[in-house]
Amino acid sequence: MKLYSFFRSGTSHRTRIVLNLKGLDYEASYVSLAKNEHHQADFQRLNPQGFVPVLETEMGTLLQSPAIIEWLEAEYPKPALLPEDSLGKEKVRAIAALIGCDIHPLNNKRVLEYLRQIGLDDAQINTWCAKWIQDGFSALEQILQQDSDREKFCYGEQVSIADAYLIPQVVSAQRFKVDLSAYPKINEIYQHCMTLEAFQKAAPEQQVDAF
Ligand SMILES: N[C@@H](CCC(=O)N[C@@H](CS)C(=O)NCC(=O)O)C(=O)O
Repeated sequence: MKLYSFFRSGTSHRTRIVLNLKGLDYEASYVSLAKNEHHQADFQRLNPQGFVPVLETEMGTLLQSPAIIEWLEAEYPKPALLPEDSLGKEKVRAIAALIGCDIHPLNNKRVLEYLRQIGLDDAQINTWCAKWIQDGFSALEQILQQDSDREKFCYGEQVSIADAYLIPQVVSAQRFKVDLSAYPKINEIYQHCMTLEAFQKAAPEQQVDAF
């Protein structure tokens, strides 16, 4: 498998975490968003949306991290990253959607570039990013606090897809100087996940293209 990714991309980061948790080897191909390589024709042919990640597999070219992650779960079921019961699956996917649909897209590169184009300066753009992370994390913190069995991970005692979404979003929050002490449960889960090799190896600073 070949993963097209960028070290700082949260969607690439969550995909790397899942690949590592499943113990899958993959070749990395680096697409620099900083150098706008995602706008080049070769990459656009691979993904007309011009987004990383893209996963090339023997079965074809896979787009969209949520779909890639669900594909990995279906093709490589062990270790399971979704609970067995339908309610558990819903809870894990709800956390993934909260992060993947309601926080991350608002802070994407193209959105920030557009904000700059219409006149916002760096400080205003950072305020924008922090605002959507804080809104999402405030709700997520309450959700995580509601169940006492959410101790080390986002759901139950097992690492799940939800943790693969959460950890890159915490890294992004740190980048935008969001005060994480306001979210003790999120912080606790982050600290715990980062003791695991799969998460350590997936970290942006560990990638060959990191600068
Ligand atoms: N929904 C897509 C979003 C992918 C995405 O937003 N990728 C970002 C990096 S995290 C990207 O390539 N951004 C390029 C841009 O905004 O110009 C997914 O989850 O795969």
